[in-house]
Amino acid sequence: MKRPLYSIRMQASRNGHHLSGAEHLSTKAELEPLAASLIKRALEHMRGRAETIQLSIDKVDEAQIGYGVLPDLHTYLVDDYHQGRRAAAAILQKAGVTSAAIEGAMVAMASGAAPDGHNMRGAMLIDAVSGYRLEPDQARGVRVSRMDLTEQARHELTLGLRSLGLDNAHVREALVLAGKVVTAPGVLAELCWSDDPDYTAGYVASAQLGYIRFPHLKPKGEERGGRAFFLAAGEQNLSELIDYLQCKPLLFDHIGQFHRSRQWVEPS
Ligand code: PML
Ligand code: MG
Repeated sequence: MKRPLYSIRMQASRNGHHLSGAEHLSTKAELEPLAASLIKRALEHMRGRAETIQLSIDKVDEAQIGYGVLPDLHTYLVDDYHQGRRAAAAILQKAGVTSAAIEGAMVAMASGAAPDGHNMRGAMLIDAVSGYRLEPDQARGVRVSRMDLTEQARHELTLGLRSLGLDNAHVREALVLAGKVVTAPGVLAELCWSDDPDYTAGYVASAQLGYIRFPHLKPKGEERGGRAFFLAAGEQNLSELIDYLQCKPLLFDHIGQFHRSRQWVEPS
């Protein structure tokens, strides 16, 4: 990718509540069309037209750019969101998260994790053992930014996802975001389900297990969703972690493996 690179971030709200967000690393030539597409996205969001759109553009310090490999992608087919949440919980436990922490995160996401019962703008930070919430601002949460794909990796990702019938912006963007989260210091795993009412899918990600998606983690029509990052107990240097998630520029120059969907089998 040509240098310099710019971080471009969009955050949109409506009626004072979070509506949409997106982040990219862009060349100078792509900056203008990308800004236009992010504004269009905020104005044409399925949950309504944005009333406030914040667009931030910052030149990236080239010496700071790290490179990475996207997580392997797996899909477990589940009958409904009840089974999906049981499956997600089983995988989070495998990654070292206690059932109390999983239950707390799921209850918060299902009921609106911000103090006013709406979605947060960013993610919750949750102690993977006690389940305590650790993010400094429970309305804002932590927004992961300054990550993207190289042109070659984007091309390969599109081909790989297309072969599975999964080439949509939700999967592409979530895979890149999760790819950064699982490399963050002290993060054991991530849980996410979408806040878009028509999109019921979600995933669990961890460095060891990869990106494991479930087509149903919430009922259709539900607007409440979000993200929880589970932190290893005793390894919580919060300011270092938040600085990494928000500020460290990370370019994925390699993709992971793409696995065909399998039916989730409940452990007996
Ligand atoms: C979102 O776009 O709101 C989050 C999407 C999470 C699931 C993406 C996928 O289908 O893998
Ligand atoms: Mg969304």
